[in-house]
Amino acid sequence: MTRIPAIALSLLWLGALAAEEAAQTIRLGRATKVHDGKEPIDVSIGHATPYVIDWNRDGKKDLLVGQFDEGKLRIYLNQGRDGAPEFKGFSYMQAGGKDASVPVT
Ligand SMILES: [Ca+2]
Repeated sequence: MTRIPAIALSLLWLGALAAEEAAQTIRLGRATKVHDGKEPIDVSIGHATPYVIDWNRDGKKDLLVGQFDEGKLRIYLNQGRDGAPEFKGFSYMQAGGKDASVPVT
C-alpha cells in the first residue's frame, strides 16, 4: 500500500482547490433588473432563486425562479435572444396537471 505523506497530501489538496477556483472564476457585470414585460420580476415573498437554462430546448436561455412562497418554480420562457432576453409572463412548473411545489420549512 502506498502512503502519501501528510504534507504532500495537503499540497495536492491545495493544488486541486486552486485549479477548481481558477476554473470557476466568474466575472460579474453591472447589476440590472430583469423585466417581465415592463415590470421588474419580483416574487410575492423574498428568497427568490434564479436559474438560467434552455428549459424548452428552443436554443434560447430561459429564466427559472424558485420562490420561497409556496415552494413553487416560475418558468419565464425567453421570447427574445440570449443577449437581449424578453419575458412575457410565466407559468409554474407542473406535475400531474397541478402546480408543483416543494415543502417549505
Ligand atoms: Ca428556451
